[in-house]
Amino acid sequence: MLVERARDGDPRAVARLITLVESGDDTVPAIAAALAPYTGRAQVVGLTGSPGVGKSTTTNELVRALRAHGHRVGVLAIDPSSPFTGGAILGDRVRMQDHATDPGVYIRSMSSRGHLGGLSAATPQAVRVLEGAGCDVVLVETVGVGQAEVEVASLADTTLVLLAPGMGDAIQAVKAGILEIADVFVVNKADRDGADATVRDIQGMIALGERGPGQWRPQVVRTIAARGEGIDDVAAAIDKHRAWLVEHDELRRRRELRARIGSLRDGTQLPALAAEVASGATDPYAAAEALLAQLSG
Ligand SMILES: Nc1nc2c(ncn2[C@@H]2O[C@H](COP(=O)(O)OP(=O)(O)OP(=O)(O)O)[C@@H](O)[C@H]2O)c(=O)[nH]1
Ligand SMILES: [Mg+2]
Repeated sequence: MLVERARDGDPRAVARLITLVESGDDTVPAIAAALAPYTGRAQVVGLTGSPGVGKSTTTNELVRALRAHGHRVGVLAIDPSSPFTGGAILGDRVRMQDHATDPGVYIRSMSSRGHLGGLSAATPQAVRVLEGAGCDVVLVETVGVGQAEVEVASLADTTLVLLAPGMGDAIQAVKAGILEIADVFVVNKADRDGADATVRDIQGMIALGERGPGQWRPQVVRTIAARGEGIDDVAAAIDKHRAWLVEHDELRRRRELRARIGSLRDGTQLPALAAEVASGATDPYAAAEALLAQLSG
């Protein structure tokens, strides 16, 4: 019944469903089953980057741009929360108040509840709720934890990595393996000194990366999110990446892989491989390759 009401655009039903999946309620399997026919359609865009780099401001402006194109938009803002209290900081909700009264936008803060990797354990299910509620685009803002935001790339079709001048971010990004997950780099706070240098650093690193023919080359966009400047360029870069995904059949491939990885259970090599990685007997890349080989049958 809740899923039906969410399909009809009832925001309270959407909120209730997300609360249920967030709390790991007994009804989650039933909810997942009821949502299944409607999922896998929305474009999922992840935004990650260091604390204070401008993720919420950019998200807010992207919502505006997407609404102008007539899209229904869902936003999941993952708040850092104390592992002790489980309480979330509500700053993001405040920053996205612009869209509070727009019926074409659902905005939801979720507590990361000590889950590492910049997401909350329930985020994938919450994305499915928003898809079920008819969102064409779902924006996921991760916790700005600095080093461990790469998890969002496994959920999103397109991952934006935000940087700001003068934070030494470009170098940090490489160390954290963020270069590998960025489909689009957004150099925000371009009103500050050093934006050119940051753009140059990133361009330089992209040039060094090895790419086979037909592989995606990360885009670099500069923005002043606080003034809404450059946001259309971000939206254009997202569209371009989406077109690339479709053209190379990557969208289908990634989603199928994600669905299969999501249903990993016993009977796979996962526990054994995890133990081997933990003991140093193998490395994570080799283990991932082995797992993929098994999944592809
Ligand atoms: N100068 C300048 N400030 C900006 C710009 N974009 C955002 N800010 C400011 O930077 C601060 C942090 O912005 P947020 O959007 O909250 O950053 P965030 O990455 O979501 O932060 P966390 O979620 O706390 O990690 C706010 O005071 C914004 O007003 C910009 O383009 N230029
Ligand atoms: Mg934020």
